[in-house]
Amino acid sequence: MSRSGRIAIVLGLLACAVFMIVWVAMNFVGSEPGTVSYLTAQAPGAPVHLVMQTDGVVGTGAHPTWVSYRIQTPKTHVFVHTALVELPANSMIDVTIYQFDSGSPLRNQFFGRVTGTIGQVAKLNGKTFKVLNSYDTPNGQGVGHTFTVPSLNINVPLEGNNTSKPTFCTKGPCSPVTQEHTTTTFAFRTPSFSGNFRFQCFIPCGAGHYAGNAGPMQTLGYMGGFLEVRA
Ligand SMILES: [Cu+2]
Repeated sequence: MSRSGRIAIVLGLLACAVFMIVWVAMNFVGSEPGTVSYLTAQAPGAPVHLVMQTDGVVGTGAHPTWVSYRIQTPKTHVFVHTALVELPANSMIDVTIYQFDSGSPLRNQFFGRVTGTIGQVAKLNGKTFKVLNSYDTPNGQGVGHTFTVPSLNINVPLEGNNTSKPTFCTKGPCSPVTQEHTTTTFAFRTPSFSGNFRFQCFIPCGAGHYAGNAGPMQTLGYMGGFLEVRA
């Protein structure tokens, strides 16, 4: 083969390699869930009202049948499929989580205990509690998911719903106006410095996946994400 022929083959292979690297990189970047920002949701220094929901079936995206968190946009009030949220540093965060999934007794009762919130308490449907005994919850449905931020020592259990109710949500986004849910509220203070703080559910709720801990439990944007605190 001529010298120019060999050069052409090498250049061709190089172009293929570059194309594949760019393609993989673009897929990786493109697959990252979006971030909902609460940085300018409230006046500086005012409490931030963060609203989220948990769906047994997320209904959209690459894995529409997976269980997932959704985060509400602060101004347009749309429940976006993501678990990445920007919060201002050194701020009071008033959290509301609408939980639409079913529940069960906890495998680890530790996660029935509220920790790290203001007063070490949360409210379930308006009633203050410190511990949710998953064998004896108000609705009798056990715990569906938890909101847990290990590095901030925050843990809040979220009660489950009765799947036999006609308004049980079978596909997200679920409606807190028309569909069966439990409402859990609590408050916490963000650190005074910037950082990305992982949050996740600690129920092995990835049904059909290895030990319930694979699939949505290990994929960013489903049962776990980040509180992106910005100073
Ligand atoms: Cu979960």
